[in-house]
Amino acid sequence: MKLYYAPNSRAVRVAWVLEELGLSYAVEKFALGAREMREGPYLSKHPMGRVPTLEDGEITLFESGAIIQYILAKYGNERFVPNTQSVDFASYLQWFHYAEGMIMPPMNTLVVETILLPPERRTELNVKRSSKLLRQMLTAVNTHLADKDFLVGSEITAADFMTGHAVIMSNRFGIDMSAMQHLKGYAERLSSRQAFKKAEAL
Ligand SMILES: N[C@@H](CCC(=O)N[C@@H](CS)C(=O)NCC(=O)O)C(=O)O
Repeated sequence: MKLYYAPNSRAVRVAWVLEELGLSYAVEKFALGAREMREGPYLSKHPMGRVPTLEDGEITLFESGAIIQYILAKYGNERFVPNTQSVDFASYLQWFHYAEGMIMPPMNTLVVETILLPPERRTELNVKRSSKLLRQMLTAVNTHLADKDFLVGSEITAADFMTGHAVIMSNRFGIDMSAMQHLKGYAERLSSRQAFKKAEAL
């Protein structure tokens, strides 16, 4: 397998699951937003020139959630996914998709308005709105984590690889978690895992 990766990106989620499973894989590393991502041959792998993309034999796949589901279905030996007949399965699906569905949209706006746009094109109202929305999305996760270490059941699942990563990135992009103690502990718990550290250090 080959993972197209950039540091501090959603590609870390995919590297994280590969590391947790102890699978071997090759890495092609980009600097986030580099021209070689947006122009040239990489566009035939990802039409928007983004990361992550995974190649596995004949298969080329983009979208971090789809890639993680693919890896776990094919190579996971039932790890990190609750059994479809268990009571946890529906909750697993919900929290797996919460990352891209609820956390990343306001985070994308926040990153565009505070980092990517030149200062003269930034809009303070957009910063305020996206920060408020992002905090609302994270508060729901904080409340959910009041009596548990991981999002679903008592063990880490791929829902944590997705939504946990989005939580960690929110913190790094400036969301103060001092009033969200469960979330703070959760982010620390996840980011202290060896597999996560390796995935971030590629
Ligand atoms: N929904 C996609 C989002 C992919 C995405 O936007 N990746 C970002 C990094 S986190 C990217 O490659 N950005 C580079 C760019 O916009 O040029 C996924 O989950 O894979």
